[in-house]
Amino acid sequence: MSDEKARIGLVGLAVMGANLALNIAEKGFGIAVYNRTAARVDTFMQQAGPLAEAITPCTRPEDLVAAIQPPRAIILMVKAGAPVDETIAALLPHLSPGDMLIDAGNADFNDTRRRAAALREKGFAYLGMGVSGGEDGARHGPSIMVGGPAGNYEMIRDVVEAIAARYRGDPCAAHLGPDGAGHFVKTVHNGIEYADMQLIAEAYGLLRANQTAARLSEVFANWNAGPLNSYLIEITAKVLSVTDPQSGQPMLDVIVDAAGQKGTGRWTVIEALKLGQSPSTIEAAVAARSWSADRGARDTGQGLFGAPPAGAGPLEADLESALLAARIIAYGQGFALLSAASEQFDWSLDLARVAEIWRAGCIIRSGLLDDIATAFRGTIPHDELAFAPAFAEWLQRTVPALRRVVAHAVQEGQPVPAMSAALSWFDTMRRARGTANLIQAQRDFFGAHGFARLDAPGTAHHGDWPA
Ligand code: NBP
Repeated sequence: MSDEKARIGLVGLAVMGANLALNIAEKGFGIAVYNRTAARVDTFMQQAGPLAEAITPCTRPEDLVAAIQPPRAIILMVKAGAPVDETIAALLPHLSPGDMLIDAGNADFNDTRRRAAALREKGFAYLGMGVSGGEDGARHGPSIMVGGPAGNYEMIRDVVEAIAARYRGDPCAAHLGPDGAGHFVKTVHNGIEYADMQLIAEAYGLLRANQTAARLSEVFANWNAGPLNSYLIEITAKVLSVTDPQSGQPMLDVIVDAAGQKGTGRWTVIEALKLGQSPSTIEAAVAARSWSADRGARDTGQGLFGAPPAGAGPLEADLESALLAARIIAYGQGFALLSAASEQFDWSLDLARVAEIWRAGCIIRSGLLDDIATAFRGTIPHDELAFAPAFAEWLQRTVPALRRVVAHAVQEGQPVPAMSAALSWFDTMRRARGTANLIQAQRDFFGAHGFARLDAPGTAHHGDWPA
């Protein structure tokens, strides 16, 4: 334990907070820590080993505040929602003007904007800091997305960059904009994560009938050596290789097929809809998790209609290309959402920098992100990732395989909600004249809503509809 005042403080010593605190201590910064339940502080100090030298354990909020050099920076790593407000309320009476609180949990960015405004009025700064990479990332280098006053970020930048993951030496951490910008980007990161995981699960679903788990592990490992190279494909190969010690079955075969979700995927979709966006691959992934959780209904459905018999799966090479096409579209939809939010909230988000800080440390890290960063550093027609020359070329090559895979799945009765959402988005965006002329006519028919004509200016034309 250090006698000097700590450089930074941290509240919340569950999985993420404990690992982040050890990461900070290991990088040579003195840190004071506090947790609502004091027993966790003791356990943490025992785990800290030699790093305990740089850590000041505290069992009361006032002791934590007193242990930090002013102006103070205190990271909150508690459960998102009401616990954050309760932690702020517990710290507030002990803070001095100029101190800053940094919420590093998975907050709803609307809460971050609210908290930032309330604390600003009281003379305190509030930063929303998205942290991705799970337990291992927190301990050894996460990707860090910061929102809040730029001047305050400068005061903690050395700490944040020291603990972040690095991609070829570049820290995967950045100040992205004011108030909720960091938490919004983290939310969309998680939305893309949902889509990518669902796409991978759909590929697994199409292959598993005719392959052993061990063979499937090889397929994913091979894909990981190609353009699909990514953390999620890598861990899928590893997951498939594990045998359950109790049953001797592949581990995957004994896991209940009902997916959990904590809310960030759903928030991505809710915020997208508010912004007039539709990231359909993410929407499909959230829906698929919800459907998966309804096991009783699926049992009844199988009893009523029967599960389709397992047929031959699609070609592995087709599936690899299909996954790549759908992944490009999913990322593109996520970035389009970031762009819309940036405009709405006046954040001036640097999309290339977002892609750069996702290249290492976070769950969606993949080979693709370097190419995405390069694309956003150039000019992209309509800011649509799929239209960037490099990605347009990839899609030209891979969409035919996506089409074959989706057609095969539909024919076989295999659900591929995220892949088919990606394909439908592509087919919509490649067609200059769509079908909404009929929708406009219907709206005018029953509600006199008016429509625009191709051959005349104005938007309030009406049809001479029969009664
Ligand atoms: P949890 O989300 O499980 O939260 C546990 C922590 O919150 C404990 O320190 C607990 O203190 C504290 N806490 C609670 Br619960 N209610 C509190 C209250 N009313 N006042 C003060 N403290 C309270 O921990 P986690 O999994 O480490 O995640 C922390 C944050 O990081 C969350 O926002 C999470 O969404 C985010 N995140 C997690 C991951 C991950 O992989 N787990 C990844 C990225 C981001 P106690 O010990 O007294 O109960």
